[in-house]
Amino acid sequence: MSKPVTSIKLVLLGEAAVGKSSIVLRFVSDDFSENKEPTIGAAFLTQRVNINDHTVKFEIWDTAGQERFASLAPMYYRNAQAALVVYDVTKPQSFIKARHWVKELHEQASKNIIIALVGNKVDIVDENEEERKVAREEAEKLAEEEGLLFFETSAKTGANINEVFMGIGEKIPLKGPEEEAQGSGLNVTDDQRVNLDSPGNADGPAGACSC
Ligand SMILES: Nc1nc2c(ncn2[C@@H]2O[C@H](COP(=O)(O)OP(=O)(O)OP(=O)(O)O)[C@@H](O)[C@H]2O)c(=O)[nH]1
Ligand SMILES: [Mg+2]
Repeated sequence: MSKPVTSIKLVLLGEAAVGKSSIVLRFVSDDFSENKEPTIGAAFLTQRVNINDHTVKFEIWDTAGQERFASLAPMYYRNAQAALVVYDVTKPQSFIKARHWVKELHEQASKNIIIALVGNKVDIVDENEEERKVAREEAEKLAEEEGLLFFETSAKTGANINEVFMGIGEKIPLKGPEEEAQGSGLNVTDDQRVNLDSPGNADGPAGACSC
């Protein structure tokens, strides 16, 4: 018998160039690019992982951090069950932005959304501690106050990347076999997912669909 599949809609938010797309690339393809192009609008990717006896299918919306795309974000987080709020441990401004995202998610996103605060580019700090501009303790404090998961990661080395997604997967209630048999409409096949990199599709972000 095949394992039950639980789909998790997950959105990445954070200032431009903090490494959102790089985190997704590491998680989905175990790859890294030194010269990643800025995301335009958003990108959609999926990845399946096994957690205990379940298959979890992450449906990932990787949003663009550039300010000109800021108004699109609610379309992507409105429907999400999980969010990664990413900052760059060498850029204090990106942590301020992360605080804003956490506040906005708590005010506007689904009440049960699971949020992970992710301090990326920790490889730079491992090379030279003077590059650290956001103290781990400060981020831990925010995570504790706001009820967030917290990780420091490097998309470059892969450090802690899988742990972020496994941490999210372990917090989401997984479906039992009965629910799976009934189907929820959430589980579509990968074939139906081709070229869904814009919000104009039926299973995309809420508000993007006229159906
Ligand atoms: N040293 C280091 N560089 C990283 C890491 N993650 C990403 N980068 C680099 O940071 C730059 C920006 O990475 P992206 O993944 O495009 O950042 P983004 O958050 O998706 O940016 P936008 O799409 O514009 O919002 C790229 O040059 C990456 O190679 C990391 O963990 N360590
Ligand atoms: Mg990007």
